[in-house]
Amino acid sequence: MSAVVQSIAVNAAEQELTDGFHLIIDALKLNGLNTIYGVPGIPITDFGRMAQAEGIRVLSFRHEQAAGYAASIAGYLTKKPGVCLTVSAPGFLNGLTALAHATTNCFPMILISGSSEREIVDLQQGDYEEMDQLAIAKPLCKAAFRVLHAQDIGIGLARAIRAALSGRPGGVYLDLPAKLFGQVMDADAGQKSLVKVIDAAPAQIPAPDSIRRALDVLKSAKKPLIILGKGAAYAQADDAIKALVETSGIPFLPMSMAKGLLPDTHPQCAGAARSTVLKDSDVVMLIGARLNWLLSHGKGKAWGDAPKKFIQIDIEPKEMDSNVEIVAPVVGDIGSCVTALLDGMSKTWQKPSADWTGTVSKKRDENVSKMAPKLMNNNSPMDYHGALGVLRTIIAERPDAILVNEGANTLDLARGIVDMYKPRKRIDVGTWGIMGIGMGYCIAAAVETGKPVLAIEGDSAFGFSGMEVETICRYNLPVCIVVFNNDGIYRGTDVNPTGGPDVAPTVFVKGARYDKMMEAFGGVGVNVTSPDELKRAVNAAMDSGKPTLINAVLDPAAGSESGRIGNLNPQSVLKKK
Ligand code: ADP
Ligand code: TPW
Ligand code: MG
Repeated sequence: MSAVVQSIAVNAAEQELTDGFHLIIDALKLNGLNTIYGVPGIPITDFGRMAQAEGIRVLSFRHEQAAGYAASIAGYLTKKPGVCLTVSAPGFLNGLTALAHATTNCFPMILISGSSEREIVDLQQGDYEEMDQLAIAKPLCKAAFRVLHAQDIGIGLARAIRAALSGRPGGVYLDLPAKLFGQVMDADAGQKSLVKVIDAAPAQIPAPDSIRRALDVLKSAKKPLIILGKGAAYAQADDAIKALVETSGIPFLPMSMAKGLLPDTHPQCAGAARSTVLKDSDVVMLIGARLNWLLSHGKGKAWGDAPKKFIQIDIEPKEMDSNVEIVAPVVGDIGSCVTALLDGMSKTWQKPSADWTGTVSKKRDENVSKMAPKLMNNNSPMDYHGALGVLRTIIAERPDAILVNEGANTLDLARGIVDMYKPRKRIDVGTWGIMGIGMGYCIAAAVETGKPVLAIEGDSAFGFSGMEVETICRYNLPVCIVVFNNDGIYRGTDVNPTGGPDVAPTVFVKGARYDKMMEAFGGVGVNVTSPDELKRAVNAAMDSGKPTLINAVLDPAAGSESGRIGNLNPQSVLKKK
């Protein structure tokens, strides 16, 4: 022990001192933030050790981006901010993508990063990992704070928690310069400086007028539709939402991560009649879903020619009229808004006509029957439908499992094919369609919920976070990863038209064995070439709970460019003659 530390230790015994390290840990614990996702290094290595010693679960990753994605989805799943801890400059930047992702997706998260010394950074004198992190984080998150004095740690964390959780949730940056950790202060004063945040996401009761207006519009509808988004899933108002949907009798369309809020097999679910309901509906009530690109901005071909009226329930007032006119904005938290709507529906509420609901269910049943035979094929090598048919049955048999999904074809087809039965069981690429969330999401889902996790991963998508299979093995998490290996991005069949030495930019090593990556760290690796083999391997993995990676060999020609969103690809007019 160095002389300085010794003298502090002696002092601590006499005067009861605390320091920045302990105050941050105490502040986190006081607010129920008991898990940290991160990567150690200067200046936070000891902090991680001490946090672990004080009972916080500290999960150490191989890359900060994966740790950040884990924290972001922990926030979504628990309604508490997920905490990611990074080192200065490069570690911070690696975590920042995830912080921006959390903000974009409305997930509460706090990125806590150590940083270099202010005096040196501000004079740009070239400190170790020098960077003005606060300034860089600011435009990419909901709020950003720096704590310079130990006595401000309690307030700093309280501000971060409130900013992450209140109103529209999002990412918050908390900058902790290296010097802060070692700052010493009186233990008693330190304890008193901590803040337990009370009611961080207060109910936001909608104005009664807005509820009446929404109900009037809804009553006027001949062909109403409810769209549920991931905000509705996040809100954890599951019973109220179910009651509203069922009492109203209105068909509902779940956005990707809202699947399972009500089962996809519910008689009112219009998931398999998506284009029909978007085109033909006359009144659309959005609950926790934005009219962004995922809903074609509420206009254009996808929405047909029939005039539409939109009702929107959202906690963020500025969301209203963002893309098209919202005739009935309902601003408030989803639980309060949905309950108020339910209360306002009289006993004489008229459900939509059988004409409309019948059209929707007929279309849905037709589409489901059209798909059914494709899902039963046992082709080898597999196509997407054969492989997903099997995984669909497995999720039906294991509805508590959490499904993680990323890729292009692997994403779009799994979203359409794999039915979900319970809320917040499907987590995926989200608002940005981001690749790389996979392993971080698997880890956080297993850690936060204790449930088994099944990841359906494109081979490209998996590669973005693939090294985290070591993390999964290290913590022995019940995660089964299925890599849909079609030798590339969208397809493995592209060729370099010049015949030059490099292969096309979209293809990978042919016949790669991702299963060996899992074996390298003591997990189970399986190579499968048919749906039957896939079924056996996944069931074995889910039964055993052992970390497993299944390399599912897919026909390299089976996919299409950009999955279902090829239309967003800019095309050169010069390309095709
Ligand atoms: P999706 O991608 O599923 O369509 P979005 O992420 O676009 O969903 O939209 C989610 C919306 O939900 C955001 O506009 C956000 O403000 C809103 N939201 C999140 N939590 C709540 C809540 N508790 N109450 C009301 N609205 C919420
Ligand atoms: C952070 C662009 C979208 S989808 C995809 C990429 C690279 C991979 C598709 O191939 P995969 O799936 O996963 O093998 P499949 O079944 O079609 O073969 N970088 C980021 N995000 C995105 N979205 C991209 C690149 C992209
Ligand atoms: Mg692929």
